[in-house]
Amino acid sequence: VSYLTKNIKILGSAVSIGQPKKGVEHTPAVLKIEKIEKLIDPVKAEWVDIVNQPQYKIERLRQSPIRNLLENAKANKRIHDAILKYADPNDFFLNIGGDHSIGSSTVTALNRVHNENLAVIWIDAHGDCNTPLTSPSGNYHGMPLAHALGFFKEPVYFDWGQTIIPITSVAMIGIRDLDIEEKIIMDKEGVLYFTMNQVRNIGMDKVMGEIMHKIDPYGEKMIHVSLDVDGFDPTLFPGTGTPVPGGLNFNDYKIFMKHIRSIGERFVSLDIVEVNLEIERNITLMNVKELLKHTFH
Ligand code: NNH
Ligand code: MN
Ligand code: MN
Ligand code: MN
Repeated sequence: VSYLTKNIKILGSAVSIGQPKKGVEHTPAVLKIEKIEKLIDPVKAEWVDIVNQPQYKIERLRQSPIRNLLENAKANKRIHDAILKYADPNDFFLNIGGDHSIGSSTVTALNRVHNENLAVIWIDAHGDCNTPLTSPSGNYHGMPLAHALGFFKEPVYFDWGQTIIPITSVAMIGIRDLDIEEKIIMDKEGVLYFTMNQVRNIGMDKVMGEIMHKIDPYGEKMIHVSLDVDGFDPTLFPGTGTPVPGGLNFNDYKIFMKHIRSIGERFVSLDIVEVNLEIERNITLMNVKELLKHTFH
């Protein structure tokens, strides 16, 4: 059975607080006006809600190890609660960001929805594995995976901080910009990641073969994809806050989706994050639609 037979619930997260650039919080509203639900599936796809972030003033001087710590915690709690409210294990759940700071709550909430049986594929140029102590920027969007994996040692837990995703259930693709200490953590903890060089050397087909074998050896996990559009090449998604040259293309994504399609109804959810249409609109919006077509058709 295919995931395409399911109802598709779309949640927007109007969040830009995980990083300093404005604009990314408007993406859910724009994609709603663009009626992406019709493009995904004219009958089975619908928006359930758009979660707004709390009032904030971006901390120019870092006052806590995470910039705007309390506001980030609040935004993430809202998203976590909204997913628990709207997500049904029989539906497909699509999260539209927002910056990637929402990723810690989407994966932990969806892990709950699916009885702690979720495996995660994180597509990104970056590692998103900084802790508050290693982060060079203090921007929480560089930390959500570390948080969800339980790497934070300091007491800056959000409300869902009790649940973590086991490291054996996570793999990353597209990596090409790791911070020095972040890479040390990832290697020490044993995060499974494939850099862009590895994708080019062995090909996406082999990368995905290895990933599925490692994160879902018995073919029984529910699969969530957290897709930071900066994992793609910036020529395809110029509208993103931290572009890094040399990323994935749509041919890679087609091969990726071939593997995802083969797991059928166990593909349960997707985040699309870091789309900033105020940085660039035409190409980026066109390719968001292209991405949705490759994913849902
Ligand atoms: N690693 C950097 C940081 O922690 C950049 C993170 N930026 C991202 N992550 N877009 O996906 O600040
Ligand atoms: Mn604006
Ligand atoms: Mn990211
Ligand atoms: Mn990124």
